[in-house]
Amino acid sequence: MKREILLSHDLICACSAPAGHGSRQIIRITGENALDKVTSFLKFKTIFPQDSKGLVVATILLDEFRSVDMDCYFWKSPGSYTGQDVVELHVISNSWVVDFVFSRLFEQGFRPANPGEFTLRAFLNGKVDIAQVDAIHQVIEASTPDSLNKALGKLAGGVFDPLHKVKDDLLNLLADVEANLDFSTEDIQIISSDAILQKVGDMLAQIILLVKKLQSRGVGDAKVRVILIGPPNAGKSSLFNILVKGQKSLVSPVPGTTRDLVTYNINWEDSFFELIDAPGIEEGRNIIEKEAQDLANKEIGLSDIVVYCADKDHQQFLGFFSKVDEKFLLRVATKSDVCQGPDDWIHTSSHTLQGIEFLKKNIIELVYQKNGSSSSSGLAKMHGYATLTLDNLRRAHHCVLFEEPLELLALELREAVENLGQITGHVFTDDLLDRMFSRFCVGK
Ligand SMILES: Nc1nc2c(ncn2[C@@H]2O[C@H](COP(=O)(O)OP(=O)(O)OP(=O)(O)O)[C@@H](O)[C@H]2O)c(=O)[nH]1
Ligand SMILES: [Mg+2]
Repeated sequence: MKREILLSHDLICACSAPAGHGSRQIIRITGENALDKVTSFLKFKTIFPQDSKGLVVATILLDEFRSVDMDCYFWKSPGSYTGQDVVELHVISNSWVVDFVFSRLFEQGFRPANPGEFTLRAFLNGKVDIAQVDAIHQVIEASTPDSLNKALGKLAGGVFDPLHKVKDDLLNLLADVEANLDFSTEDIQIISSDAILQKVGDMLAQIILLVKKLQSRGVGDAKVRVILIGPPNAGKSSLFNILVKGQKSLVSPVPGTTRDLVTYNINWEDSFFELIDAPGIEEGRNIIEKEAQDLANKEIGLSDIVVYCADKDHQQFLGFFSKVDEKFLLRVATKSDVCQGPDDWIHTSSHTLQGIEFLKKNIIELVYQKNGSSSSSGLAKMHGYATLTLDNLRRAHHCVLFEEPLELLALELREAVENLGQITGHVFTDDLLDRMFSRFCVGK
């Protein structure tokens, strides 16, 4: 059964120490204005400091004659673990007293917290990132001094800091590359190609590690494959280039220009997919063309969404797709600036850009359908952005190695900063979080 986690600011409470015969129980509380709610049923024996955090001694009346003292630690929003008011009531570990405190809390609108819900709130309020959440779990679970030390080290930045460091390094490198660009006419070099190569290589290694780490946690490459296919010269590569916003695939008036598959990872509206430009379909005339055809056929079988492009004889190769699910087949009549296509097809022109946005919308809708939701899950998103960052860094590496224009390098680095920023500073909210946080105990 799916456990429900409320992502709102409602009031939650839980025992933070295991129940038993210890001398003290800790009741942990958080939520919007949680402190006000708690103070409404406690009497304070010491003065409430005006600080954002502190300790006061409080008393709760059990009945007309009896009362119990407790220590009340508080952290006001936003300077707390969860980002909301947090209060810890340290009370004698007597089940009747503890139940009594809970009953007063429930009267005030508190509800019992789900496992990991405190940490979930910390995460959602930007207090910890996914890497830290994992480290917190390991700290809680650590059973030996060694594993505890390791987990604490990780929490202190073993995983999270390197990513921030990569982002910092990226920004510094970008600044140097842009300075090189600014001074290029004066022949002044702020950073050498060797140094750039070294730095990009180091960053690549870090991001590869992150991707591997995610994969080892079962966050696979769930991206949807979208293939552009159709007769030769139909304008597939031109369309591909428009969709990936760049000249990535070779375009020419000669049929049979594309011989290999050209792929590009894309993120549109938080949906990740791989766009593939394939060679044109025709009977193989020589061995190389035959191989290209075989490759394309294999790729069609492996693809989730087929975008069939034709500029004339529109129905000619449609029978080719006996194995394609009609639901995931988009028919595109290309070159609409000069060609007439069937009315019920999507009409596009890579020259006038007519129909491009409409095609994108249709692709996104099918990607959503394939994924079964309107956006990727939190960890899949992290994986998606890590993959995009990796692509940027690989292309940056290629730019330096093959002495491509500095502007191209700067472009890739800029995109890498943006994509990485989605991991280090982004809030992920979906039900995969639920799975992740349910590994925690209640009260953590
Ligand atoms: N008028 C017009 N010409 C286009 C359009 N799209 C592509 N072309 C031209 O059509 C020719 C073939 O374009 P490509 O994008 O290489 O076609 P392709 O389907 O990838 O071709 P192959 O890789 O050989 O199968 C080129 O000369 C393009 O300039 C368009 O929307 N309008
Ligand atoms: Mg092509």
